[in-house]
Amino acid sequence: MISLTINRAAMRAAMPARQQLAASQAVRYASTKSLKDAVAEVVPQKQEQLKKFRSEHGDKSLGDIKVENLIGGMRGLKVMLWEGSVLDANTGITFHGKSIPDCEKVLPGAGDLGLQGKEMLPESMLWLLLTGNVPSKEEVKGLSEELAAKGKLPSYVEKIIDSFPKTLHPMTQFAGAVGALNHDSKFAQGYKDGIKKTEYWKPTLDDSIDLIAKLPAIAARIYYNVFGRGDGVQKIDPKKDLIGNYSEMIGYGDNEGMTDYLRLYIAIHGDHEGGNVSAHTAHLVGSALSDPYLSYSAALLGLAGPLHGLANQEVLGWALGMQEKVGKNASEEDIKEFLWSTLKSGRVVPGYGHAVLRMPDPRFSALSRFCDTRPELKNSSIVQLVQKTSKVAPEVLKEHGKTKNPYPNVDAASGCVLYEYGLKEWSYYTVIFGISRAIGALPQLVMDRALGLPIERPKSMSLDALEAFVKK
Ligand code: FAM
Repeated sequence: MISLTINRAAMRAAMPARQQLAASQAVRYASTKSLKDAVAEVVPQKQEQLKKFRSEHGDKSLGDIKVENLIGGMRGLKVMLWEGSVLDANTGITFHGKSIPDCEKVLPGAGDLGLQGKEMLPESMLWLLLTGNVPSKEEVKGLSEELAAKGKLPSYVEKIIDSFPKTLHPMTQFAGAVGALNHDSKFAQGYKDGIKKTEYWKPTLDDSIDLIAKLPAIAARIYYNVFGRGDGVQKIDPKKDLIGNYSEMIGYGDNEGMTDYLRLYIAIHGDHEGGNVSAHTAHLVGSALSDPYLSYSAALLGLAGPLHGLANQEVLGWALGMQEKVGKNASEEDIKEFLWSTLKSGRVVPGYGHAVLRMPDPRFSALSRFCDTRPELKNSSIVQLVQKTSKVAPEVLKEHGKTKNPYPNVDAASGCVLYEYGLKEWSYYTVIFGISRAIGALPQLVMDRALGLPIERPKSMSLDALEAFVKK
């Protein structure tokens, strides 16, 4: 930082006036803070905010707990602190108050960093989620460089991944490799060495950045081993962004559309407040002071469930099944019939419904917008079928009368685009979701440590104990 300032001052002295003006503006607007410095600025403010809030409002009620809440998966209970995002049932997700369209406007994207493509970068979203602030493009560039420098896997992890049977689900492989990285955890070492509780967040942040940097290489290695695609070599170009490198490693480096789609997908899947299974798992496991690798490994195993992240693999299989049955130019009537056959067979329609949302998922809308702007996707029969289904399904689901939210969720659209770009191995799709969820779950883990949140330990009750309690 210091040498940069001196160099700029020296350069300015030797510049003509117009150039000096441009340079002074660049200096004024360009911040080159590291992410760690930016988090260090936020932590004391958050600690103070929590302290004040707790002392002023610690005894306020946030609502009643009904027996129905206990039996019904704790829906709607306000029982977690989660800083990165808030999900409103009727307006959707906001990240530190910013909707997806807001983020698309203000977060530095590929073009801002001189890369091919237009979409916002997951690095920008990570910065926003961790600090609550929009980063400058220089800050994002610095973060991309840091991630590239830390992206290579230790050879023992490569060996672990290579030893997995090809028939083991990619998500199980992913969680296994992520858990194994705890071998080198700075948090686990620091804890062993007796660092102070107030310092916990620092090695938690180091581990989190290290893990986010390595996720693409793990995911690419799994892709190569299981499906023989990509080249299996960890070619990480320090000039590329996190997803530019990932795309290269899985064999799509020359495909601008796919690379840009992956950026958007990974940026908007990052955080969806704290109560969803993967985010909540990372927080719960982390509350036992398990390090970020262990906590996120557990989160990935939750993401691998068909009602959560695995839904994107399910949607594609289901949509292709529909296409086989109804043909490429299916009418609305054909689609309705197929939807009814799914429902009548007692299955859920994958990609529809949500535990919190009561509207079409804004993430679905963002992915649909992407499809509309890419000529290569506009004519895709599977993309068209998925989009047509999103218009017909809500009416069918309303008539069916069970789901509280008959609208598409993010998974309704995500897989068909990957498929159209040639990534046809659906059992891999949730791995891409898994790269993304880390940029939401790990920042909260840093905040959990910064705020000194305790081990999570809700009260459970047996049915007999509940019956006795309500009769009292
Ligand atoms: N198709 C058919 N029935 C559905 C349905 C769907 N898409 N979504 C919900 N229902 C049923 C649900 O099974 C339940 O039936 P029972 O009373 O017989 O158990 C009833 O409607 C009420 O459920 P709900 O309160 O509306 O939803 P939940 O909060 O219990 O569950 C989901 C939410 C997401 C698990 C559920 O909507 C679902 O299974 N959707 C399909 C799978 C899916 O797309 N998951 C991905 C969710 C995504 F956002 C993510 O996490 N990645």
